[in-house]
Amino acid sequence: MSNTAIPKSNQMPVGSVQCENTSLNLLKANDFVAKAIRERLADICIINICSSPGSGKTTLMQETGKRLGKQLNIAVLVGDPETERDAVRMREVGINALQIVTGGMCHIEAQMILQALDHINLDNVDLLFIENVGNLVCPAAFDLGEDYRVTLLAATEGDDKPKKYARMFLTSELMVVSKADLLPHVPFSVDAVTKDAREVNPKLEVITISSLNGEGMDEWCAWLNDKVEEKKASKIKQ
Ligand SMILES: Nc1nc2c(ncn2[C@@H]2O[C@H](COP(=O)(O)OP(=O)(O)O)[C@@H](O)[C@H]2O)c(=O)[nH]1
Ligand SMILES: [Mg+2]
Repeated sequence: MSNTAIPKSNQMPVGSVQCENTSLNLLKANDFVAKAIRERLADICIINICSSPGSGKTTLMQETGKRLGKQLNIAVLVGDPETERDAVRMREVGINALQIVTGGMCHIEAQMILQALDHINLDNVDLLFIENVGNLVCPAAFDLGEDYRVTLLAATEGDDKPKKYARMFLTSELMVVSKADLLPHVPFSVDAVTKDAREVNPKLEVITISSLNGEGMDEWCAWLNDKVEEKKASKIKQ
């Protein structure tokens, strides 16, 4: 779970000097709002989906909705700098989706989620996805009250990204290597990217997926089901 002792806004890649950074401290306000979201949505498993633009987040949400929509009550909050297009795409496959238009901002902040909660019905929702703005940098610092952070890295993006954008992978619980159907056509090593990512974050889980041909979708859906069950079990224990 993401409730680690160090808030995500302050986690640094391995080898970084752990110093007080004044701009990072401004993120403490965001952490307070994230805590309020966690308390308010204590029954719902919340997953923050991050990646560069175009890595396949919306397509994966669509395919997930098609596969799990009958078993789980799924909702999506999706952030983009402009347009409602992604929310429309998800509604087209029957997913309860609300667009957060950030007005040019390069990430979603916790206060945007809190405001959006007044405009979406989350009664009986088991699983809430937050599709973050496409960006491997800024979203890493903003806790949105999620239980898990999942970062997609498409086979077309190059396997050198986990070390370059270390904080994104450090603060994620799962890395999804997406567009696996393209692996035979591009110079991308799943082994190399996994090794690099685990040097940044030894606990990082990895699943290789293609939304196009279905590879890895069973493993992804099983991972999600486990997390929803764990969330429900943790609530019963309290
Ligand atoms: N080959 C391939 N293309 C994909 C896959 N998933 C998504 N795409 C394509 O990648 C582009 C961007 O996908 P989208 O889901 O909008 O990415 P997002 O910006 O991360 O939400 C679209 O043209 C998709 O059709 C995949 O698994 N394989
Ligand atoms: Mg999208």
